[in-house]
Order: sequence, then structure tokens, then C-alpha cells
Amino acid sequence: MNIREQFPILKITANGKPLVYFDNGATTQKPQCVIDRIVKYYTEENSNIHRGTHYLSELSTQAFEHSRDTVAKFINAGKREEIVFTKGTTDSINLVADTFSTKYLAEGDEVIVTQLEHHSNIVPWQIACEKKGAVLKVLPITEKGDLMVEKLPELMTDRTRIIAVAHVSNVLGTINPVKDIVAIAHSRGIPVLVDGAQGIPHVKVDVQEFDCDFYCFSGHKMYAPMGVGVLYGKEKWLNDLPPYQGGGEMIGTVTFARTTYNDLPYKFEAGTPNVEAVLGLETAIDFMDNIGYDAIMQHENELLKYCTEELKKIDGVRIYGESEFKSGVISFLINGIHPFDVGTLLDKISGVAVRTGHHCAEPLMDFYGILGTVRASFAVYNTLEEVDVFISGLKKVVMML
Ligand code: 7TS
Repeated sequence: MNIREQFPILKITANGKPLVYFDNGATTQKPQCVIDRIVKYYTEENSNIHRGTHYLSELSTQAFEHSRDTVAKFINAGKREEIVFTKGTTDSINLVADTFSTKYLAEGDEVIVTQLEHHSNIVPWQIACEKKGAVLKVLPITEKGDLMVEKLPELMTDRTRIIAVAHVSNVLGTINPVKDIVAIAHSRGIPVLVDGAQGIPHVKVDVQEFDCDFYCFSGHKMYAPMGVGVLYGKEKWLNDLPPYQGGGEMIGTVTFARTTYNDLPYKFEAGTPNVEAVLGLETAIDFMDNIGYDAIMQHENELLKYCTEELKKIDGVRIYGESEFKSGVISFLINGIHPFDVGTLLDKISGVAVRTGHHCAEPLMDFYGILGTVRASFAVYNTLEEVDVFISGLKKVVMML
């Protein structure tokens, strides 16, 4: 079936115009198969997992664990035990920042992040550093929005304990050379966490090839439901780190004197998880697998190239993020026009959904000396015709302001 037709929400109108949804960096829309999977779960399978021996609990537990296998295969994890289900990228990063700092961070130690991170990959590390008296260091970027990876060796010291870096920038679209970064870090024995929130929807992820120690992502940015995410961690690290949240499922045995902890990955999965979202994630992975990353990347690159060319034809447009290695995200400003005004008018006049503001990347905005941008971000269901609607809408907005 045609990809677009699988997304019922794309048939709606917004402000009387056919919806053009270019806010995929915030969240993607869901295909019918994912919606159906959630309905099926509540219609035929609903039960808490890993508890009880009845028919439904076995059914839901099996489905839940099957999804873990599918995720492991999708990112080429070595073992299913290395896949921890979380609430999302933010939750996954907080899990690592909290447990890693508890065990490995001391006063005077250092954590390295980069200039282009989302707040989710800055603030958890800041909190950890504040607790332990550690120092947060920042790998700079070029004006075009590439990481200055060549500066990483001199930034690392004997006190550097971990490096946290985005796979793909949510503002600039830069695809960072995570494999190279990991190789440099590992040459000094430093582990690397990759924030894959904007990576996995667009770029093939092979955690063994990257050799990263942790890879974090959210389901909802890759056609799956909200409220589920994944923390991939190398078994060695996940075994080493202390538990995060305490509660049911994560224990071995409990007495008032002492509690032992469950094996991986359950040690990090306290409480009842978002079962329907975990099942929906598996369906979303099947959906993406059916299309294939090559086709997804090729299509999104075509949209990126065409939209960039057309945008550049509009007087006074400045694009932020001009890396040679870029995914389908375009941030821009037009002369002195406030991004919020552009976004609001685009929505009202043309039914085009874009995101405006700092995109939870204020240090990156500071780097460019701006308060925010307009951001169009693409998904596999977007079309060249939609880019035309967006561009002609923008031209009208410019005339009005
Ligand atoms: N990391 C990156 C690179 C992101 O882009 C986002 C969300 C997150 C982490 C957090 O993901 P969550 O699912 O835990 O919320 N980025 C955006 C965005 O660009 N617009 O809205 C949310």
C-alpha cells in the first residue's frame, strides 16, 4: 500500500487546508498498523506482564518479550539482555547519567557533551556533575554545524569519565560521526553514550558497528506510540551499574534487611511498563523494515535537497545547519521576522505544521546568537508537493510581514 495512505491523520484538514505535517522531529504520525496493534492489545491481550500464570498474562508477556527481540535485531545488539525498555530518550539518558555518576563520578572528574545537544543530553549530566562536584566540558562545533571532532583528543583528560553525544542534531540535522567519536574515546578507555532520538528514525543504526556503550531512543519519533523508549547498553556496563528505580520486577528477593536485584534487563525495569506502546514499537519497526532504511534515506534526502534549494530562492533566508552529512531537518530564519510569527501564519494560511523556538537546544541558539528558528523536519510520508505548499505559504507570509 502507498505509504501515505497508511497514515489516517494525514487525511485531515488543518485550518481548512490539507494538513502538511513537517513537525516530525517533535513526533511522527502513526501508521494504521501501529494504531491497530494498540487496539488489538486492549481488545484481546490486556494483562500485566511477568506476573501470574494465566492465559492472558502469558500472552502479553510473550508479546512484550518478542518486541525486545525485535528491537535487539533492529539495532544489531549482541544480546536481548542489552535492551531496556524506558519511557523515552530522556528517561534512558537520565537512567545512565544517574547510575553512572553514582558509581563512577567523583569530585574533579569530567563529562564531555557537545554544543549541539538537546537539553535532554545536557541537563541530566549537569545534575550528575553538580551532585558529585564534577565538571561538564563541551566539544565545539563549526559555523556550518559540524562537530569539531579533531578537538576531542585535546579535550579528553585522565579525569574524563564519559562522553555523551547526539547521533543527529534535532536543530541542524547534522549526522555526527559517532563511530569515529567512539574510537577516539575508547582509545583512552572512555565510554560513549549516543542520544539517538533523531538518529534512528532516519539513519540505520548498528550498535555493534558504532561500538557505542549506550544508545538511547524514543519510539514516538519513529512511528511508534508515545511513552516507550529504549536504552541499549553493553552488557558489561548494565551489569556494572547500580539499579535506577526500585520497585516490582527489578528485584531478586526482598527482605527488610537486604534486597537482591533481578538479572538484566529487568534490573532496570521497575514497575508496570507501557505494554501497549512496547508492542506498538515492534509493529513500527516492522513498518520501517518493510520500507527499508535505504528507501527512507533516499526519499528524505530528496525532500531535504529540494526544500533547501527552494528556500534559498527566498530573499533573506538564512539556513542553520549546512553540514555535508545531514538528515531531513531544515532550520532557518527570514530577515528579522520572528520565527513564531512565521510558524503561526504558515499554520493559519497553509495548514503547514512546523516547529518554532529554541527546540530545547538553548546552548546551540546561544552559539548562533539567536533566540530560535523555524524548523521543518521530514518523515517518510512527506512529499515534494507538500514542500511546494510550504514554500508558497512562506512566500505569502513574507509578503504579509
Ligand atoms: N534528544 C534529542 C536529540 C531530541 O531531539 C529529543 C526530542 C530528545 C532527546 C528527547 O526526546 P523525548 O522523546 O524523551 O522527549 N526532540 C524534540 C524536538 O526536536 N522537538 O520536540 C522534541
